[in-house]
Amino acid sequence: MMNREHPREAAPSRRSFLSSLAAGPAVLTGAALKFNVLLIAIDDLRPELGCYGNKLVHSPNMDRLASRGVRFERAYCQYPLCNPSRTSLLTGRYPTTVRVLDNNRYFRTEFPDLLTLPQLFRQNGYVTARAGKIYHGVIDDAPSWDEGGEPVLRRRPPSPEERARQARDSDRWEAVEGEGEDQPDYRTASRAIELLEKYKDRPFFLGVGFVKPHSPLVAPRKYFELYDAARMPLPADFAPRPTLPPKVPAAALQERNGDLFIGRDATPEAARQMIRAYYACVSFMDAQLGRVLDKLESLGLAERTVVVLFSDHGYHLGEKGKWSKHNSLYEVAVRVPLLIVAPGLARANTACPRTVELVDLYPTLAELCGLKPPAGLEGESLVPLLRDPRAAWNHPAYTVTLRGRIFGRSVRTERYRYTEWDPEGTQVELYDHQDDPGERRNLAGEASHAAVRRQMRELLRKLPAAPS
Ligand SMILES: [Ca+2]
Repeated sequence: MMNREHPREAAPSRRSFLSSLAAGPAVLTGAALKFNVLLIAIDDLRPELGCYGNKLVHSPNMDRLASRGVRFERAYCQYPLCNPSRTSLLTGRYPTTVRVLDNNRYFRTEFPDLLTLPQLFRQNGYVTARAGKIYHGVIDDAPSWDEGGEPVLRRRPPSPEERARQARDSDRWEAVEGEGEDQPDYRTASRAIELLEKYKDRPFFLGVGFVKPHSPLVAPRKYFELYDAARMPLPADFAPRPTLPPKVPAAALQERNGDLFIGRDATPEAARQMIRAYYACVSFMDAQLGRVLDKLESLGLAERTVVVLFSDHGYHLGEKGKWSKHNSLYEVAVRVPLLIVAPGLARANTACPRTVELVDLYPTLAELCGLKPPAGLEGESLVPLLRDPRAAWNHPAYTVTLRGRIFGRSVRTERYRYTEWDPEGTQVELYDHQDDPGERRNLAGEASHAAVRRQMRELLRKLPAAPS
């Protein structure tokens, strides 16, 4: 396997962030020097941005961030859904360990004493604050924050009539007038700017969570006008409805269209409109991020603030006929953008090809800021990769999903993706990303790949077991 080419370093260098700075030109003085953290969470964003090589998408502010730090080319979520993914990141445990596998469960119900990532900073003298969506929806975690964000809108669930109307509704996107001042992401950026001004003189951990491009795809018209629907590319395996590739277990794909085309077929024309709306939302969200980054710079905080930007999972934009992320373990649903700016440490404008996980962010941020992490974290600090993005690395990326009684588990190395849909390992997918980045040829049944399949199955067994 590819990762064999990069055996783990015998004695990885673990100099602290501050000691590495001491020799560099970016030395900051002061006995109480601490680096701030700006953690930017994005909702349902695929890594299709200018800085990730997508020439169509207008994302100048995420590109600006990428130019200051390390862009991870193979970063993966641990679950393709908001709450399990975010809970895993914020607790530093796999979803199977923290036993959060849906959008309803709150981790403290079962593990009341877990120390979350923001809570670790709070215990170490940082002020911790949140704007927008960091945890999921109505689930927030009071012990994590000194100060919450704007009030979370507690929407009631849709009635059966509303659900029926949504299913018929062809308008899962909308272009609104103006700058979008009444949209959640605009308000989140405004709130983040307030919090930066308020806490600029203290060490802070600020979480800023944007909710676009999560559906419904609403953005100001000027962002739609950046894109021509007719020029939006459809994926090579586009289909009007979820369509299993050949020789793939049925569990790999839900039968019903969801989210952007709920229960109905997507025509190529409607699909192009929807992709345009998704990109418009990316650009709108990017503009809001820009307001926050401008404030960080104008306050003189950029050189002493670690910035991490990630999305909680990916998204299908028509690949395999699917328009959501639910229960998908395909690359498009689980690969995420991940940018890390660590002034004085992370190399500017570099790409890291190693397989990394969102669960790695907890130990990474703890090490960058010189905090002792709690026992039990399951990720790996990415600091060695910030110093040298091509450093040796021997950690694959895991993602799981639970639908009813079907528990899917997937492991990704730099070359292969391997997924099992049953404990016996008979319903299996294996893809070689070297020549099949779209995951269209399942090699699990090929005699030529029997050895790779066995090796990948061994790697998958290292993932903590499924919840009983
Ligand atoms: Ca999400």
